[in-house]
Amino acid sequence: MSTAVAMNHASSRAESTTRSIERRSAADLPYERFLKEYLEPNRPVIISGAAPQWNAMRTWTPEFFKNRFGSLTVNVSYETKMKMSELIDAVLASTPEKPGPYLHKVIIYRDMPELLADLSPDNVYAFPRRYAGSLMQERFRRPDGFLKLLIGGAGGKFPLMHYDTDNSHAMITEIYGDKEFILFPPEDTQYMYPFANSSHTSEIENPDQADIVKYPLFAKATKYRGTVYPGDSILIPSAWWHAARALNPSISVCTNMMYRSNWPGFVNEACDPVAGGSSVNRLLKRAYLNGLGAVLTTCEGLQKAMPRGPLSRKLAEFAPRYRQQLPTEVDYPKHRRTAASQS
Ligand SMILES: O=C(O)CCC(=O)C(=O)O
Repeated sequence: MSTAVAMNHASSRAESTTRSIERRSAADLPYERFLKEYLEPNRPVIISGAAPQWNAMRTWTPEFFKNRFGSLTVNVSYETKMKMSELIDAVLASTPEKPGPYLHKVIIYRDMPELLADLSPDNVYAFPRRYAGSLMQERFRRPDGFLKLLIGGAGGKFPLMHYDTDNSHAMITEIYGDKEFILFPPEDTQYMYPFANSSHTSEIENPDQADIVKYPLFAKATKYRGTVYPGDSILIPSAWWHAARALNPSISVCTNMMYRSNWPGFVNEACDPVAGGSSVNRLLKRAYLNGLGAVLTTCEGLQKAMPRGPLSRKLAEFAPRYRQQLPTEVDYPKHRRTAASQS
């Protein structure tokens, strides 16, 4: 490449402002402060030592998945199914120059329920969890926030830069290896070039290599960067754009959360014309969800006022605010292995 061409090439890459994602230690971050300082103001944070109680922290390695689930066929992505043993080999062979597959379609309770015991008791910061409430409409109910398994090797990445559906928060806990996250705040959506038919996903696949000629506004976006190491959890607040890339063989789990602070955005999304339904149905749905939000806020307020005792536990059935208040660990719907099969 000539010098002039090389310079043009370099200047066509976006140079946006970069900040570090804040880091806290679970030892110094009581849950109520987490709610006040991060979840409610919708600010991202990386918390070290958030789930030391998990057996997964001591036992999950690439070899563990290969030895124990090697013959299981899993949905790696929308397009690809693989045997776990092949997946792990490809993950270990992955390099930044030739990235291997990135597993992101395994919902643990549905596809690999054997793993749940290794993730219990829950991450204390993966609450409040309105998704688990018995008053949530069936379509939105996610008893454990749809706990998802993510496995990739060096250079492997979640396929798209996006923000999560339902205006939900995500808590991703790194169990093995290291992974880098790049986030952009909701107010920068105007610079993110969402697909015309999918407002949650950006045309820009890799924020570190965005083409500034094609995507000039992207240079105005503020980038928040952070790396998670084993034992770290990252809060990706609602409507924050994010891209994730493994730096070496990486295993993590992701769950979604819903609270009063992200509820109005959830209602707007659920009642958007894009979600379908007649305008009358959408009006009724909005009225129901707004009313439900008020009821759940009351349930949460009472749990905060009286964190222990039978009333609090009863109210947690509608909107668990604390980990210890889930009636049982998690009330999973009846399931069969649908997306994965043991051969
Ligand atoms: O791969 C990751 O850690 C990101 C996961 C994610 O963004 C998602 O599951 O929606």
